[in-house]
Amino acid sequence: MGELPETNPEVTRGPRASRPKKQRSAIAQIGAITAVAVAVYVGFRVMPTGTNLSHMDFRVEGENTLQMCDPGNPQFLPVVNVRSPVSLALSPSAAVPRAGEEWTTTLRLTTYQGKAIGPADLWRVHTEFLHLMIIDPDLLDYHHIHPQPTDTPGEWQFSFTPRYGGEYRIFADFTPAATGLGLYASAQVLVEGAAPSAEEVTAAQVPSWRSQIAGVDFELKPIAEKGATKAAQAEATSEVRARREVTMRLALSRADGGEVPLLPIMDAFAHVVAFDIGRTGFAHLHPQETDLNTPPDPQNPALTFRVLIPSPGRYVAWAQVNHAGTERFAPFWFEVK
Ligand SMILES: [Cu+2]
Repeated sequence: MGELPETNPEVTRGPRASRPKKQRSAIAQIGAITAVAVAVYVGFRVMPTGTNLSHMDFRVEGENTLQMCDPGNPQFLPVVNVRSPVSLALSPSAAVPRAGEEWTTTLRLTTYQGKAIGPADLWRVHTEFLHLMIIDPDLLDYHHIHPQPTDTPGEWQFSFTPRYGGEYRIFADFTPAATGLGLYASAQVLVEGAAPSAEEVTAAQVPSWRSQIAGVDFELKPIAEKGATKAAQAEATSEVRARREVTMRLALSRADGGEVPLLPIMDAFAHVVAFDIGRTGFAHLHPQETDLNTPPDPQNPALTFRVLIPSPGRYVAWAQVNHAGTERFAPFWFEVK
């Protein structure tokens, strides 16, 4: 065991002699690590997100604009009646969509100055860069789609299968990295094919806090705040009022008493998207139960949402869940007083 001191000069010189040299090399190492860290930091500062767009690209002049979404105060967004600082255009060369057939197309997302908006310009929100909420004229056929970027900057591809003929409206929901604020745009596409019958529309649009999908009972209804008086409770649970924040509870159950295990979908245990009957906009809500490590009780899964709807009228809220690996959509029609 005598070879170690001979082959290791540091050890033969003894700890006292080697300390200054070790300290010097440690300082040099710290210096090198710091230099690399600074270079990486500066590098990321120069290129903060990879986006070439600035917040000025998402500014729009005038009063009637829509830019900000405050997640703490979820509101209905009147997308169609306001000017968006971005343009959403469907590819004019795509085949005409037909009811019952899968339609694949591209859309072009640009700033109002025509600059392409690609994945590098957007934040991933709820696991995706770009969310499309697609709805038919009678609000019976809702789709939540995530277009994927193509090799052409600003061009995104997506597919969906419309159920009916008619003018479908496409709402886009995304967050530019330059502003970090949710932004919205909309487009329309005419689908060839038969519209639902008048009877079908009337039957579907009847207000109800219940919906049964694939043997699972879905219930979405307003609930009273904790500690509310009896009168306030009765009022809160009987109707949704415009310009007043309401708490809605989504509960799932099975008639046979079986479990309804919910899995996360897009970083939430449920998504609720509400549209007004005129399709002027939407509200995209997420549960207040945000901890993905704590799934709802499978025996009695329930989630709460808060929403403030500015105008009275008829609305439909589509709840989207991942029931044991299968995506389910449940509609609820309701009247806002
Ligand atoms: Cu969502």
